[in-house]
Amino acid sequence: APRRTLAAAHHAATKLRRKFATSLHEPLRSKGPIDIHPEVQDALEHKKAVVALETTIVTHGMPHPVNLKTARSVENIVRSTGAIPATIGVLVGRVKIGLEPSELEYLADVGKNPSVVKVSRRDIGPSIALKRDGGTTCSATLIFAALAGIKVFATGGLGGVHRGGESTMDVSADLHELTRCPVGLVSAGVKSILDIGRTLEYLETLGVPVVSYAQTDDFPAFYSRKSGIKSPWRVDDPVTAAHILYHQQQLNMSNGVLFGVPIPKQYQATGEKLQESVEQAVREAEENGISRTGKEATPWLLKRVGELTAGKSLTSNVALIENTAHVGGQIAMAYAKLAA
Ligand code: PSU
Ligand code: MN
Repeated sequence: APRRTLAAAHHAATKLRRKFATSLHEPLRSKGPIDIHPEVQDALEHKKAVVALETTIVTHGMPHPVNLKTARSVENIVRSTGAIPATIGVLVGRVKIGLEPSELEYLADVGKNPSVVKVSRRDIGPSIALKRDGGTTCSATLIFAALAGIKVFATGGLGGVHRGGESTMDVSADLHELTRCPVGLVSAGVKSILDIGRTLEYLETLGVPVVSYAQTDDFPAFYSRKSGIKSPWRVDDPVTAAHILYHQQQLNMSNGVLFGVPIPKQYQATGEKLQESVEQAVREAEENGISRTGKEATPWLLKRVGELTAGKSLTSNVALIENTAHVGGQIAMAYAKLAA
């Protein structure tokens, strides 16, 4: 009898897995408004390592031409780890998973295309229906990565609870998305334009694991390796990081994991200096009422910090993204081995 039960359970689990896999790829099969780059498609079919990359950072996070240069370099860094990069964006109302070099150039040239949309979850349907171009935020990138079956996503900074968020209710949609997408998001933490303590509280409420990656217990604060707040968890190598994702997957859990990878040590001193400009930008945003203007708040603050630091913040920004891309590639490679 126990044998029969086991066989029945195994059968039920297999059926469930098939159903899950089918539903996951249904929109792709039924020719929805989504194109997976052949190289990415091939990697996914052969269960090779793939790392998703976002494009709001390209369209709204960095000035031209550094945005394009960084997007390319980040793709190359992912390749150097053995993984395949999948830069995700919206082009003329189609979701692209993996961009051709010319498509990346087009998205990056915001000067020629100033109406390019910052696409969060709420903007996906409308921007597709209206055939717009868009850079996907962490939230939209998580959605498309999960849809395609990509397990790791590398970026610079996640959105979070804005300062004063307890009254403005400006809480990034990125946080909720981590409850719905079984993807490991590798970032350098959240910028101190945000309320880092409340952001971590919120993630705790949502049940999203926050894991500091290597050399520190602190949750990193983007330009700085330290936020003064400890992450609930810490791992020091890609294999253990991949195990977290793998076991959540085995348990059919819907949520992802936030990995916080601190900016490389040589940028720490600069990071501490940049903090003053961050504080000034936040003060100005409050004075100008920017914090009440929805999706504009984050791009405005990023741009202002760039101006105030005469580009120093940009150098750090590039360095920390290149670093998360490297770690993301390593975690994706480790995950591919586990799932093989
Ligand atoms: N933080 C940065 N640079 C960025 C972003 C955040 O340091 O470019 C982008 C990311 O794409 C993130 C989005 O998902 O901003 C969050 O925007 P909002 O706070 O409006 O949710
Ligand atoms: Mn917001």
